[in-house]
Amino acid sequence: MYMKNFIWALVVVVILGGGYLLLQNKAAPATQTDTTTPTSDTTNTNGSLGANVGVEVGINTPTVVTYSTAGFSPSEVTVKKGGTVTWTNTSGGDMWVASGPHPAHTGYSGTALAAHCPDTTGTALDQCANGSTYTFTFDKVGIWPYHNHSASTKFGKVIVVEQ
Ligand SMILES: [Cu+2]
Repeated sequence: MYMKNFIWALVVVVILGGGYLLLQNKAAPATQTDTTTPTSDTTNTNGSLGANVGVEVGINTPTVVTYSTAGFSPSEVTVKKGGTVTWTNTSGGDMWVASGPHPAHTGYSGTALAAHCPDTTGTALDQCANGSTYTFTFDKVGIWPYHNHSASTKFGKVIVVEQ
């Protein structure tokens, strides 16, 4: 009986480990083009665990972009509609995240910097000032280039896909 339990435990570990590795392999291209929900874990005998694992490596997870002296990293992220991206400034310099194109920032909202700042409704993809951190929720599907308004050679891209 003990041996049987041990073997079952081993099987569970192998299944979970294998699923983890599969999802790891899928995670890398997910930021580029893979907008589908991972399905490899749906055959997991533990249905609820499998579903949770899928969410964790999916594009619903909170997305963090770090701004350093080298620029934004990762420079391109994919989120689902309604998803949130947080930028964190570790550069020691100024960070002002803003929708392209510089200097008008009309790309995401259709309004210029002078019209939408301060962005009190959180709808313009414009930090509207320098700051150490900025969080924005994307409600529009599309490809949204952005830049650091205080160092406009530094830029990145957020891709928003349907839920
Ligand atoms: Cu700008």
